[in-house]
Amino acid sequence: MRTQLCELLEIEYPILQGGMAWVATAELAAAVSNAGGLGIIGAGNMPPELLEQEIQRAKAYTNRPFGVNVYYLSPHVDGIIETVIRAKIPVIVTGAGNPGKHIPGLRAIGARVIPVVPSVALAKRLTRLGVDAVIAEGMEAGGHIGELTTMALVPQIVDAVDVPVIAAGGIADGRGLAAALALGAQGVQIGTRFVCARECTVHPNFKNKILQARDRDTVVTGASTGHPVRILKNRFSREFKQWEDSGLPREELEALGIGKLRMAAQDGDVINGSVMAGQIAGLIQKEMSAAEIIKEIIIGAEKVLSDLKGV
Ligand code: TUI
Repeated sequence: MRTQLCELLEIEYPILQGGMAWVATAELAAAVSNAGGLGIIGAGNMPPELLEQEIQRAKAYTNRPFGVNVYYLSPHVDGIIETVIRAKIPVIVTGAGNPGKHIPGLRAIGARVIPVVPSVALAKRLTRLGVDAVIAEGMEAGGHIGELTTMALVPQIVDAVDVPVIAAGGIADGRGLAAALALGAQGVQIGTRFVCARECTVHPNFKNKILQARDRDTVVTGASTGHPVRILKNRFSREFKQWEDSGLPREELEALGIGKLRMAAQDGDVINGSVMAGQIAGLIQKEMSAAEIIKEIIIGAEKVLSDLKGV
């Protein structure tokens, strides 16, 4: 199951792990890279010094390449970019904004720059600025999302750009990987399933909330603020919806969201915190090691693709 993306990123399997803030720590990233995928540390809102420590810890756990996800709504973006350049991180995934101004500096050290793009227009604009691949992430994904579904977004971006496309949003098993390849993607980025990896250091309550989720258990909050975020339904999601419906100003709504992901992911308060997860959460049944997850996905996709040959 090798695609050109594997050569570009020097990985065995075309599977990237989502760089989830507060969730994708050195342990998870190293485990995914050791298993032949691309592990990614989620920088989120970390100050640069903390990311530096996380990178050093990951380097202690793996000799394989791993990436860093840079969150463009963070107040520390410029310092984070300086840190990944100094550490010579080979793959930089960007999310929640336009990384245009940092592309030349990252490419100068030979890093592969891979933005998450929610639209064809942004994919085209960033491709012209020299990105190496794009991640087409549909609104089935957890966390901060765009408007289009993976099914509609991926083939439109595949037709619009001449760099490899990675599909994300709603993918958690071999069927999802095979479907992404059928849409023209060269690989997948998987978040929610890796939250439930044994090596993931997120609070056990957060994992269990995903393992117990059913198909209709996610909801999108924050659309009225311009930053829609998909989370699992709980007391926080219900309260946030009420605050939104009551017409609370955007700044107040945003203030009420601050610290809630950390509350769930680190402190384990999955009642009052924000449990970000994708719509595929209902498919995920048990905690497994990163290596078991990747093996199951690859074997599953190979079976789908070989069964289809008979159609
Ligand atoms: O970034 C994500 N997902 C995330 S980030 C995150 S951290 C967070 N913490 C607390 C509250 C809210 C978020 C949780 N989940 N996915 C990648 C992604 N990027 N999805 C959508 C986009 C995106 C949106 C607009 C990328 C570019 C963009 O460009 C706008 C522009 O500037 O043109």
